[in-house]
Amino acid sequence: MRIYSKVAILLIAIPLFAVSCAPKGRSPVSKEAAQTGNPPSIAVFIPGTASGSPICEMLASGAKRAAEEYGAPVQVIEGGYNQAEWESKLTSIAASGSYDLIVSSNPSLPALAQAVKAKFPSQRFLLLDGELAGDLSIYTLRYNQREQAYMAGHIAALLAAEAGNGARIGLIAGQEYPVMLQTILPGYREGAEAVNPLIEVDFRVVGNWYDAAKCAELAAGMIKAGARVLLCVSGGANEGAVQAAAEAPSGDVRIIWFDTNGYAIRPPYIAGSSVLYQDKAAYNKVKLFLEGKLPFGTAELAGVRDGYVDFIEDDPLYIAAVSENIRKKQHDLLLRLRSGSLILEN
Ligand code: RBF
Repeated sequence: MRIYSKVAILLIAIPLFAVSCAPKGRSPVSKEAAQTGNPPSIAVFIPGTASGSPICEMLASGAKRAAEEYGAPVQVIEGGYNQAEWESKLTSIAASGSYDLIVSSNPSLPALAQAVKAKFPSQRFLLLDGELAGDLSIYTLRYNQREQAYMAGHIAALLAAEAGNGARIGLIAGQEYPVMLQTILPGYREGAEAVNPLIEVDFRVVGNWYDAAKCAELAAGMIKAGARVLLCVSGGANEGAVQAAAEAPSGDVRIIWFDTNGYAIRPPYIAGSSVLYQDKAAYNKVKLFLEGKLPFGTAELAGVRDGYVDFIEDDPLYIAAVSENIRKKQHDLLLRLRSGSLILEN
């Protein structure tokens, strides 16, 4: 019964989706067409919505820039926040036969791509922020998020000590997922412990990537429990934590931003930005694909020394928001990571 209804849904969904997603004004580009000189066609599948999740915005902008440079048709398709629908949406995209490559990102995508590939074996995927080696139609690149989180934890502990409560910092995540529990949370803790070995990390989870009210509630609770610095990794929900920090009566609560430069969001409350350059990764890797050089089957890892992970320390808003003493200590850490004298394997 279950299988039956799934098949029925798919049969209805495929033609609808294929029509709405086919690159307008061009006929679908098949492999044969590519061999005749037409550029391949690309679908960017956003796992969520582009606006509100910088990591998704970066995926779309980088992929589009490369495709446009090469005159390749590109279509951005939003998957929405209901993760249960992603596999059927991806299946419809593959079933349309319109796209030589599906570009997407997040750690859940490799498994979904494999499920889609079982039905449409010729579909190829370029997946960022995920990991899978050995499948010849899937390429993945993930970031060294131990480094990214370590830099965030390091400045969080410095700021907390300066605010007079160095004993406790926080991390708010959108969801619990393996990379969060095995890499980001431990990396954050490790960076903080390098400053204060006894520091406690208050870890709380929103449950999705958009509920700012829930995030504000969690942040207020953490502030009440003594945290003076919060790292936000909850996508569009992050704005709730920023609001809670700005409303804290003590005035000394600060937020650390993750993935993009967040200083301008609400000065001076954002006091650190531990970033990854997903736009650059999407651009470079889509370009490689269009040049026929993307190494399908491999899983790459990119970190600080590769230029894909960094901490923004030259923004005037950071310089205005953070004391010289802390900036100097953070700078020393960054030099060690950039030079390779501190190696954090991931
Ligand atoms: N991060 C976001 O910023 N926005 C999202 O909508 C989002 N959705 C995710 C969905 C799943 C299933 C998983 C596993 C992770 C998601 N992330 C999201 C986290 C993202 O992959 C990454 O770990 C963080 O952005 C930190 O770099």
